[in-house]
Amino acid sequence: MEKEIDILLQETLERLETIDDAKELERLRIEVLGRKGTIPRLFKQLGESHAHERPALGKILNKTRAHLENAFREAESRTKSFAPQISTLDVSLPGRMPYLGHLHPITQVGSEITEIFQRLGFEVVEGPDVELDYYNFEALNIPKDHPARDMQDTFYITDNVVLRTHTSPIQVRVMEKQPPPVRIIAPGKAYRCDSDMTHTPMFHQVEGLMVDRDVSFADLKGVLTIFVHQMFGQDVDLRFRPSFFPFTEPSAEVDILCVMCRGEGCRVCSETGWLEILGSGMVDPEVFKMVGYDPEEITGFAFGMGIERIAMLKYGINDLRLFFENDLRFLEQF
Ligand code: 2NL
Repeated sequence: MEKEIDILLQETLERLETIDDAKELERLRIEVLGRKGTIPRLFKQLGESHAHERPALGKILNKTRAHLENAFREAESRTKSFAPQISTLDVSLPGRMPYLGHLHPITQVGSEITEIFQRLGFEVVEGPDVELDYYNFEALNIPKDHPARDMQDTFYITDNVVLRTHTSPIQVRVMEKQPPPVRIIAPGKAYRCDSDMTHTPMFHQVEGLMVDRDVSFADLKGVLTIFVHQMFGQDVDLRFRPSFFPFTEPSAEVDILCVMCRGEGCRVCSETGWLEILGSGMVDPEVFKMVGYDPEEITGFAFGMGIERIAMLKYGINDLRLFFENDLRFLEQF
C-alpha cells in the first residue's frame, strides 16, 4: 500500500505540471481528492490493513494528502493567471477600422453653395463676427427704430458693438474699400437672440452681391436660377415672389416647388406647395450712398440665405437642432 501511495503522488504531480486549463485541473482534483477519489479510497483501505502497520501508513497518507492539496492550490493559481489570455486572445481576428472623420454637414453645404457662385465669378470674402452697429444696421438702411434692432433679436456687446445678425456687413466693408465692379460671396456665422424649434442663437448664412454699371433684375433672376438648379437639380421649379427688405428695392424671395409633395400641398410647405429658400433684391440707392457709390451710375443685386435651411431642404431633415447636437449617429450619415 505504501508503494501505491507513492505512485499516486508521483503520477499526480507529473500530470499537474502539464495542465494549464482550469476545467481539466478540477477533473483531476475530483479524481484524486474528491469524496469518491483515490485518497478517500486509500483511507478506507487503511481501516482494513493490519493494526501494526496502520499508524505508519496513516501518517504517510495524511502527509501525501496535504502535499497534493498544496500542489493543486499552486496549479490553480497558475491556470488562473494564464488561462484567460490563452483562451480569449484570437490573434487571427482582423483589426478594428479607425473611425475616419469628415466635415460637418453645414460646412459641406456651405462649401457647395460658395463653389457654385465661385464658378460664376464671385469671390469669397470674410469679416468679423463682432461688428459695429454701423456696418450691421446703419449702412444697410436699417434705422435706429427698426424692429430688427430690437434688444430681443440682437446680441449687444456695447451700445454700438453687436454680434453680426447677418453677413451683409462683410459686403458693406468691401464696397467701402473698393470701387465697382464688385462680385462677392460672404459666408459665415450670424447671431440672433432667438431659440426655438426653427431658430438657434447662432446659425450660418451665405450672402452675395453683384454691383456694376447696368446690373439688372434680369441678372438677379439669371444668377439665382442657375444657383437653384445646380443646388437642387436641373428639373426643380422655382418662382420669384415680391417681398420687402430695408436694404433692397425691389425685393424678391425665391421659392422652390416643395420637394416633399411636388406642389400638392403638405405639412412641410404649410399647404402652399412652395418652399422659401432665399431672399434677394436690387441694392437700395440709400445703401450705395452710404458706401460712396453714385446710385445714378451704379446698380446691383444682393441675396442672402440660411445654410441650415438649405441643408434641411436638401436632405429632408425636419429638426434644426440635429446640426448642433454633434451626435455621431446623425453626423456619420453625411
Ligand atoms: C434673407 C434675405 C437678403 C441681402 C440679404 C444685402 C446686402 C447688401 C446690400 C443689400 Cl451689402 N442687400 N443682402 C439682400 C436681400 C436679402 O437676405 O432671407 N436672408 C437669410
